[in-house]
Amino acid sequence: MFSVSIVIPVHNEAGFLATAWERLRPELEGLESDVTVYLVENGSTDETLAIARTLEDPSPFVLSLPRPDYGAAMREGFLAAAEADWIVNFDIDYFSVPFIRGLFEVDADVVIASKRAPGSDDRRSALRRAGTLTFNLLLRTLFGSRVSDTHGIKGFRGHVVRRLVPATTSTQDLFDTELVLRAEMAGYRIAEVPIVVEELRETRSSFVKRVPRTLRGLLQLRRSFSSERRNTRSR
Ligand SMILES: Nc1nc2c(ncn2[C@@H]2O[C@H](COP(=O)(O)OP(=O)(O)OP(=O)(O)O)[C@@H](O)[C@H]2O)c(=O)[nH]1
Ligand SMILES: [Mg+2]
Repeated sequence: MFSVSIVIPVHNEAGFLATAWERLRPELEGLESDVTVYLVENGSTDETLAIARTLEDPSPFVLSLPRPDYGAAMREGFLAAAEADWIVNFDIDYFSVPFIRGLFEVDADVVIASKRAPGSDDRRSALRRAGTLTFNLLLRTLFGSRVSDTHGIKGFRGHVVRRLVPATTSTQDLFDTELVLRAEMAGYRIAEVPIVVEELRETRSSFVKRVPRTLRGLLQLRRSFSSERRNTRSR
């Protein structure tokens, strides 16, 4: 039997967490795997943490960090979950338990539920779909990436997480993109599978704040990768 750890970052989800848990929990019961859920909260100004600690059947591990940062929460969760055979990343409003079942049938080290894969049905707004496409074109141009999506539902074999996550330090939304790019650079086998993309509630992110922050982050990441390559060559 495979062990699977699911990492879900949560921030200011007091109004939604219990409802979402009641949707996710019974679906997990149907999995023939040893499943552990990690809810990683940081910087919430509402009752998210207290509510997370009341959840049960199964009781999730609840981690908490001081400052709001999706990337820092993901990193903490992945490090805590790293001993499992597979580590999967869900959002609290966007998850797929059938994706976990599919993991065991794919011969790969990293499996991405790509919103842009053939057969995917992305039901988000046209603006968000355009954002995903533009972001992916940037990754192809700046990093020579060949994957079609990096942000969303994904699964990594435990050995990939144990090797790559300690060096993955991007904050905010770029953490998972950096992890996928590092997996590509390290030559791991990456498979993409189709997904129906339907969030359980409207987006809460501000596009206007996100775009410049993401662009700055990508340029910084490119510089970091170049300097890592230079350091490796000069050793
Ligand atoms: N720990 C933590 N979790 C966060 C933070 N910001 C967002 N999240 C969580 O990340 C997940 C996605 O957040 P959403 O607010 O739904 O993001 P979105 O507007 O749909 O944008 P996408 O990331 O493109 O899906 C949810 O589970 C949130 O609770 C944060 O600062 N810290
Ligand atoms: Mg969302």
